[in-house]
Amino acid sequence: MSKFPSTFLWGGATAANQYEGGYNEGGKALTMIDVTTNGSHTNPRKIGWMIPETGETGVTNMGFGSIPTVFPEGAVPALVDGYYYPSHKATDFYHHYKEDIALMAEMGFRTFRMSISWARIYPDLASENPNEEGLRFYENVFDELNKYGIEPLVTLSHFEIPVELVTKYGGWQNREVIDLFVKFTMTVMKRYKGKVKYWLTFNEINMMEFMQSSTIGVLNTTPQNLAQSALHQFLASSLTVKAAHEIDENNMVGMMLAYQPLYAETCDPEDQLFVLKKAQKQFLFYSDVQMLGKYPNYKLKEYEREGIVIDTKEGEMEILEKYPCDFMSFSCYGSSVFTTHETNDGALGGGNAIHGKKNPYLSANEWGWETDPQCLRIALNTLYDRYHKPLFIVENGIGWADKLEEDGTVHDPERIDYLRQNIKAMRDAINLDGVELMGYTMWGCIDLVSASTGEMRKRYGFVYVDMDDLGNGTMNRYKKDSFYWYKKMIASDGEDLE
Ligand code: BGP
Repeated sequence: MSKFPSTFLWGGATAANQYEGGYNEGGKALTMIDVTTNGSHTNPRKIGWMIPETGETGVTNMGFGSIPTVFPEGAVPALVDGYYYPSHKATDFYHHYKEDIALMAEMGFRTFRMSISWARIYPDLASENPNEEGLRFYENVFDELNKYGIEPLVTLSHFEIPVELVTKYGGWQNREVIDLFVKFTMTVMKRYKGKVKYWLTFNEINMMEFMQSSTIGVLNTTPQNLAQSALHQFLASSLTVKAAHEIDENNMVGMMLAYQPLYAETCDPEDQLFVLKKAQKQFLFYSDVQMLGKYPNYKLKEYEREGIVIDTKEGEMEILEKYPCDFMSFSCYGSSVFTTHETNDGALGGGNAIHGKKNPYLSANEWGWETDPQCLRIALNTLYDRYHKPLFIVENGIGWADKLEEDGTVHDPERIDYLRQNIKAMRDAINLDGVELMGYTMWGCIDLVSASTGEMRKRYGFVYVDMDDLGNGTMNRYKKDSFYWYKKMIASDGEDLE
């Protein structure tokens, strides 16, 4: 009862936009993250723009939550001089993939989550010819992984919105984008047939509620164009599932949700109802459609009340119904607390998507993200009871300002402790609750750039990368204490958590 199944897929997770670098190498085109500057949790990242007619340039805050990204009239995303753009080098997987994969193999990884940057495969989105150099790069990576028996887990879209998608098509609110995306997914699935079998469509698909520039590429977002963009991503996901099964019957396609258990602060029934409705709106709507194949009634009623009309074509709802995802993956970093009551103590906690009140029972890191030892068990039970399909935790972890010692060691007891608590909760969900869980990939297994802040100092990895917030450093890799801990834990099939 204290072990995980020996087939359990242990590993780590990354994304091209934060890890790969080589932003203008190998024929790749620019993505929205490539024109997004660094920032911090008190100073928002900024997106560069230019007005082609006048040549005027500037930057605007990257929108988050209810604040959309708003460009001046006529402006298009662009690189503006005088700023630092962390994705350009990121932590340079592009040139370090062999070294990094060897480190993953040394830890005993059975899977590695990474994403393919659309702009590297189709620098010209409408072209019929993919970029061979881009295809070859990922092929080399998959061959290297397969050499060590590490199963690739590939996200098809992880905050890598091509700039062209925004300037030429207006982002995912445009129905034409569905076909462009499916062309891309079919290209890579055909090319990597036999090398990759686990695919994820849209990373944290519900992040479109919070961060539109890099998820749907829609600036000046409104509830109406958000709803339309969601429909288009759902359709693209279903059509990807269809294509995946036709291309190779071994393919399995998962959806990916940013999830966090929501706790009502009081036992006031109004508080209970509040968190239930919030979870439906910001999390479960997205997984209900992709796992159950239809729009839930609560959403249709909400659209009706708010005067939102989604434009659907004949046969589209049938596509959603016919091709739900094979499994559900999600990220979970912690939980959030909400109340409908006015309280004097308005202190906010941090967190991945939703920021609730501080939870007095939990401790937090420098960025306010709280460690909740039970969040994975609660999340796994909730999602398994709802969908009865295999689950995959593809992001979990803790950002910490780790320090490289003179002797090349890095001591990260906080991370080990976080992992110990989270892995134990996951083990209980499997062994005590009977949840079907395919695997676990810890976020940012090799240090990479933070998505929300663009910093390097918010590190998640088992491996330290020598680089600072402004891209200075040797890029050398150093094993942290957690590297050895994770290796030992995997070797014991999750039994040894000491
Ligand atoms: C998720 C994203 C990741 C990752 C992670 C940690 O939302 O899918 O890309 O970055 O959060 O967040 P951050 O990097 O902001 O600490």
